[in-house]
Amino acid sequence: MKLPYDVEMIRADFPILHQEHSPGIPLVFLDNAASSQRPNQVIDAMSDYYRKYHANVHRGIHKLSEAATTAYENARLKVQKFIHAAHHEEVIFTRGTTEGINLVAYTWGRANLKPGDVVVTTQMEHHANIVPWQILAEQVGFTLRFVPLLEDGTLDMDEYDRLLRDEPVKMVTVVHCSNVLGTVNPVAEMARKAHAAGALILVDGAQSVPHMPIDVQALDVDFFAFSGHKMIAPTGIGILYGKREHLESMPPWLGGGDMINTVSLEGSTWNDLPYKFEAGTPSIAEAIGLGAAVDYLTALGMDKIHQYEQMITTYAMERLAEVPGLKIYGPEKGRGAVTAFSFDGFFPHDLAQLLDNEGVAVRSGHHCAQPLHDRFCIAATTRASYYLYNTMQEVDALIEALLKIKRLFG
Ligand code: 7TS
Repeated sequence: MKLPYDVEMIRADFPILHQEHSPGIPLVFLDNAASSQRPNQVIDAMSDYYRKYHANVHRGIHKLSEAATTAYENARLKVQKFIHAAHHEEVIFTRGTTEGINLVAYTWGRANLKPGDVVVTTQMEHHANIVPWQILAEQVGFTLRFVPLLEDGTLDMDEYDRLLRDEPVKMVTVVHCSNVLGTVNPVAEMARKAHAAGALILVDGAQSVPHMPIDVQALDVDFFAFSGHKMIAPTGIGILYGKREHLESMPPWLGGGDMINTVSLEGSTWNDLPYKFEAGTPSIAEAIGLGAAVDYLTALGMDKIHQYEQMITTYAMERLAEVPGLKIYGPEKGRGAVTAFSFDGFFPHDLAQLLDNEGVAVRSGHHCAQPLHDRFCIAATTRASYYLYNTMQEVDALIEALLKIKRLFG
């Protein structure tokens, strides 16, 4: 099998991967959908900033502040290019996907939604794309509708079409790639249909941006949120992309320093984009780290990363199918790099514990997607999720561990 890149060269950049779980047992990290690991290039970029040019941004005219501001704004330009946004003002630094979605709900939502309106989301969302809308619906009185899932873990697109046709939909908010099923939703088609019905669309890109090339203009989405920590960047940093026309007309969310133009005791005026939505001292080191992560991913090539992950996920699906009593959820083909499963005779938490004893890190639980698990009448699953540095041998280690656990405890 010819691989798109030399994975051992990639692994050499990630110091955390070169440790043993316990004496004689290598660490196999398959919990990347929860958070990925960092290469030296990202760690060094942050450490350089702290060692050589830490100062606040957009404030001082002294040398260190200017250097910090330049690095912070360069990170924004790198992200703009990475997701192919038309303007750098459309790239807002947030703390992550959760904050990006909340920002849209509390600013665009509060200003534009009224009783009788409908917001459409789906049954496969992460709680981060359900709960903010539920809180707002309670306050405003609009109705939240959910596109149901078919048995194979894809969206019921007939029902999506019906909702757009029959109901006064103002916003569609949908996950790009499911963190449990791996389903990749047809967001370009969904955006086209939403716009034709007079609605906007927000896409939760937490599980897509790290794994595939993204072009927000080609997708023609209005908002797009993602997190740094799932794409080899630091925690505490993420991006909300929004079309300039929407961001300009939206009221600010958090008030404070940097987001204002003028302040008097009588009232305040707002700063230009993107600063209108970046109140207070931002996560400077984390933004610089995100810029370094974007450099790393770009140099390797998102198309190659996607191709590699497709190979490893296909291999994992084939090998998991060999394990008796194991059931994988989600579509067979065209999925992201996650495999959530149940295993006859084992509670997911027990299984994750037993796998950890073998050095294999996976996640168990509802993965912040309880309605999705309700849909399939299960409380929890065990999930192995893969990233650019995982190897076919690590998939083999997962399978061997599963077979051993079944032999010993099944
Ligand atoms: N949306 C999706 C699809 C996610 O997978 C996650 C995190 C979020 C939103 C929230 O991202 P955050 O960075 O703001 O926390 N998903 C998971 C997971 O699957 N396991 O742990 C976190």
